Amino acid sequence: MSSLKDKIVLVTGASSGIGEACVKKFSAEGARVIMMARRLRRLKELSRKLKNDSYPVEIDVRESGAVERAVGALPPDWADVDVLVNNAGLSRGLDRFQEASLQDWEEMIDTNIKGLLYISRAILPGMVKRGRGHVINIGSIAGHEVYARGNVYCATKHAVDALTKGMRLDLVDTPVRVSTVDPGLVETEFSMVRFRGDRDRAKAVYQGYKPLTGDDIADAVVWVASRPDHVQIAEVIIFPSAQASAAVTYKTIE
Ligand code: NDP
Ligand code: 8X3
Repeated sequence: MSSLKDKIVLVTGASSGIGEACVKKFSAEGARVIMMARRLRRLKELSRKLKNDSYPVEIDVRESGAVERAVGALPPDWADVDVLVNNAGLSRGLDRFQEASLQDWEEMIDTNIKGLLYISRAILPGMVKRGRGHVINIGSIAGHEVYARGNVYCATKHAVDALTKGMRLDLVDTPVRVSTVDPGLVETEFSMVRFRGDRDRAKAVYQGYKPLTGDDIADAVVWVASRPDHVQIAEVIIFPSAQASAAVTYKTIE
């Protein structure tokens, strides 16, 4: 295991779910964590719970200029990011293609694809210059398979898969590593966001089996980040035990 102590780790989407769990686990390993999300109050609350130094940044990853400015404005002792966890993302709706909302599509494309591009483009030149760094993208099983009504969300996660592979190819002659961690069903705020606060519908997604937690995914992200420098984990796909594919989950109740 390669130590994460005093490494600078930037986690996007740090205010909830998988991102929040990653912040806690990296911090527990001794890393100094930059936390990005729109809900600054949550980031500050999280920051107070950590033993290690952390740096909350209020940012909407869809704003390319704001992302560039925020990365450029990191204080010198926070600027040399060692690990970037591209986690900010969301789904909106679960509708047939011909009925879905253009606004939902744009929000998913702007966040899941463009947001990841903006942050990565801002951070990667520094990693290359310093001769060290690791980008870990949070993809999804939806980046490997398409499920009914998942149309554009699945397309954005297929894009994340393609971008992970593209980054790895373009960085092959540098020491910078690129990995993706691709979960199946994880109980977070994801379904509340997808179903716009419909608690019953969101809860039903995780009933009848034991879903993954943010901690389960954060364990894998920390493991990926702590391999020795010559080891580059390309891809990790994680399901709950009851899940066999994007569309097949064994539930004891429906
Ligand atoms: P949550 O809804 O719990 O967390 C999403 C995070 O993304 C929040 O911190 C949110 O912060 C942030 N975020 C969303 N939009 C923006 C934005 N425009 N700018 C900055 N931050 C943003 O969901 P998860 O933890 O489940 O999702 C994290 C990632 O994991 C996503 O990429 C998702 O696609 C992926 N994933 C999730 C799975 C699941 O089953 N839950 C399975 C596979 C992948 P804020 O609102 O404060 O900005
Ligand atoms: C999230 C997993 O199957 O709900 O990416 O789309 S799924």
